Amino acid sequence: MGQDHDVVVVGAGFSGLYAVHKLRDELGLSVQGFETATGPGGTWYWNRYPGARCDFESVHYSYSFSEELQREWEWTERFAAQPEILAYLEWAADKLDVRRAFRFNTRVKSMTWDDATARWTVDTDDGQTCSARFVVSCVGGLSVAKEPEFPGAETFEGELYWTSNWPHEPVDFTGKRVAVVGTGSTGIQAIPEIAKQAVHLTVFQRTANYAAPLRNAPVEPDQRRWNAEHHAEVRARSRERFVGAPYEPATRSALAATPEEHRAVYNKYWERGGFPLLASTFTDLLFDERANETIAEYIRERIRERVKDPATAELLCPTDHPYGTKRPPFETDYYETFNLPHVELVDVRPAPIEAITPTGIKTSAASYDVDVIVLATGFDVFTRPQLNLGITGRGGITLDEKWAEGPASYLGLQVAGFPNLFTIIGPQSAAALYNVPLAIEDHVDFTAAVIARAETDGAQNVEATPEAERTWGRLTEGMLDLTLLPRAKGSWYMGDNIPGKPRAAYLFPSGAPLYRAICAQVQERGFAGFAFDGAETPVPPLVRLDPAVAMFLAGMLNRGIKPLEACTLEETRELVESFALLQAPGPELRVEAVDKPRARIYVPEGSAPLPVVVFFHGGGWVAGSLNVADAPCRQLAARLGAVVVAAGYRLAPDHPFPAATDDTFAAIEWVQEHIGEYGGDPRRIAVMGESAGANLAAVAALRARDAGIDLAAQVLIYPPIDPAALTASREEFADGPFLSVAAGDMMWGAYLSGAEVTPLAAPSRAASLAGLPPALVITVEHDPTRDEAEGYANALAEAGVPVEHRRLDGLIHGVLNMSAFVPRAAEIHDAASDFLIERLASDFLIERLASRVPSIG
Ligand code: N01
Repeated sequence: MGQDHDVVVVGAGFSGLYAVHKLRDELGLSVQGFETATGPGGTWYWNRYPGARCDFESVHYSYSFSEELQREWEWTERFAAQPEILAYLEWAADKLDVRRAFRFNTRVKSMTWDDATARWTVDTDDGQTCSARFVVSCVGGLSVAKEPEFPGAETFEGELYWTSNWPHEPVDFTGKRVAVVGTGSTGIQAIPEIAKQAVHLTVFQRTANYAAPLRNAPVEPDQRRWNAEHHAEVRARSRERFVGAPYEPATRSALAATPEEHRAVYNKYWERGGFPLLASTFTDLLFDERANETIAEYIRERIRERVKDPATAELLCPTDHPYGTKRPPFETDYYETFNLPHVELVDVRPAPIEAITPTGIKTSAASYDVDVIVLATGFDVFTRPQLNLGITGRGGITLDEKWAEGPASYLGLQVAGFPNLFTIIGPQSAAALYNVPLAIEDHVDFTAAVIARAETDGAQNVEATPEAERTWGRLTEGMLDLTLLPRAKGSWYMGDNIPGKPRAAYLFPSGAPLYRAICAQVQERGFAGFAFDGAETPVPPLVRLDPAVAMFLAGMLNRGIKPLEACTLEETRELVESFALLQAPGPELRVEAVDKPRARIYVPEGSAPLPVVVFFHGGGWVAGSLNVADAPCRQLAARLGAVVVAAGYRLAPDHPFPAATDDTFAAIEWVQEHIGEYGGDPRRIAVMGESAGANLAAVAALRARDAGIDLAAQVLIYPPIDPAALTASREEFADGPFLSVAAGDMMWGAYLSGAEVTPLAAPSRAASLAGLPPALVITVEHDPTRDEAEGYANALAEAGVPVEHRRLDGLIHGVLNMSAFVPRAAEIHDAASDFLIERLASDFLIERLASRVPSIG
């Protein structure tokens, strides 16, 4: 056995260089790095093909952790070319003095975990072996080329190049007949450059791609000065945005815009160049096929404008997958290249490439004689780079065995059964949709924090728990399934660009902000989901979310929507009001508006008298409206066959307590007196409310009891019960998601405006709860008010009130109003309908019962 190290780092690209710096220089650990190449650079060392450049602006596609590095390096181009990026990484390696930590020209052959010593044994291809407590695998996600699929490459008599392992000396194509296979990001960058020299260029395309302009340009002095002055704020903002670059977020749905508006928005970002065409235009491009088609067709139109020959233009127009469901490429003069007389496009979809012959390429339809073949056929992403390290974990299980059906990981960073091993931007991390250098920094920082914690605790090993891994897998797959990404065939996002590779979720699709929020929560909760020497910490709430809720929250974060507690009163009202747009539209039925009390009455088909539900909207007593309650009330009326009265009330702080409870109780009195005029049955009235409206419903039930009004039922959907409640859920969900304790306190504060807390504000404080109508209390798992609501359900039961309680796992406060995004919002309607149908003995129920019970006689 050779040397023992604290940490082995594999790979000397963006991630490996930073990992060595972080672990060696900040944590003071002994670090040995290994790198197959002769120097640093990672992907930028190998991918030297003509035209290779980044497609995030270089000021964003670079390290952010060091002010010095940012200040001292000056990018010459908006999107730097490969030589400049490689020079930058070599320079950074020298500045950080990390080269000496690496053994270059050295490939890791195998890594084996030894449980007895709690160390990894690392074998390298120079015949040496060393050991390390931790391994940080920095091998990158797209670093192993796809295996060649064409037989006969060795017989080719010309020059054959892989873009991902390009010679160090420039390749001269002058006077040569060249074939390029592949039209992904790589091919699209290389083709225009190669066409400048080649005497004839044949491009073999299997799938057309949606390439949009990059708009590279020199960095002007003014811009350089501005960049230098604004590094800190720009970098901070980048991490708050979907793709990890400070592009303005999209705020509108494409479906809500006119064709003219689509064109204007797409024109603007087409001219600007790069990722904003996807990130800044419309919110639903990756979620809705009709929305996506607006941009897909826009790009096809641009292609048809730019390519002169209509048949070639049509071949270059993608039609088999929505835009962005394969990683979007960006181009410079790509389409114009096909107008050149010496450039030919060959469609190999109908006639696949069968072989490389001594003289060129043979498809099932023809042979093409060439002097040079360039293969730009992509990568075996995310899993293969890790698998190639020959990793064997706990109990002799290999990573190949573990991932036989597809990747499994926690946060894309660790794999259960492989202790002390960290996979920087590994499978199921956010990196595929997150500006990679920043994604890398986040991962390395997180890894360093885990290792530091292990050091502090004296823990021998740290490992993701199997439950954390399973939960992460469920969340990742669930979220991915909400997007259009799985619709593309042959996409590396899904792993199915590689024959035989399991089609699975290889990326976490939230964008940077939610992924970062999750990692922050994991860390704040003592590395929740990890086990240190077997001591497990439970999987944190954000990872347990329903995928649709997680996607909804990601959308809010990506759009930079302020958390409730940071909103002014006006902003809170605007935000709550916007929930009217987040709901699946309710069914059409008769709606009557009443002024005093302010109410909407939803009258379904059916013969009078119909049962009645009085519904109070949520909004923390300070916000909300009948508009927000419209869709749920339509649902309710149609499903129950009941007249539903959505009753408004005066809002705090303008009208503090007890205005709202006075109004809601007055509404019940009014309904009892007048509902007969609308076909309702005054003897069968239920109250129902959502959030603060549920608090008002509970209080109205108390007041009705005391006034001798007989209510048939009360349905309380995640009601806040008492401003002074001290509960575990308040602690666990202090920061939300969505409703935080701070926001709840602000709302209680505005409502009470200093008034004493009486049972008319906090119904649990009533002297007795006996004699209240039967109750359904619906709570959601991720909600600070959950436990006080459940406590109220228990107190009602103890007082002899018939109570049903439903807790909906994975959902958040407010979910009733998110029905267009969170399908499980329907579970609230299901629970309420099941409960109310029985309590209100509606005609529906009678009919149902009649159909079940055979008639007598
Ligand atoms: O690889 P790809 P890439 N017969 O998989 C074709 C990043 N990147 O290297 O789609 C015929 O996208 C294949 O056809 P099809 C970026 O994340 C970034 O271009 O499978 N053709 C496709 O056209 C990017 O997404 C930059 O039908 C075959 C091409 O080869 C990722 O790397 C620059 C074939 C492969 O496209 C990968 O891009 C470059 C066959 N048997 C890359 N097999 C920046 O700008 C494969 N193909 C930063």
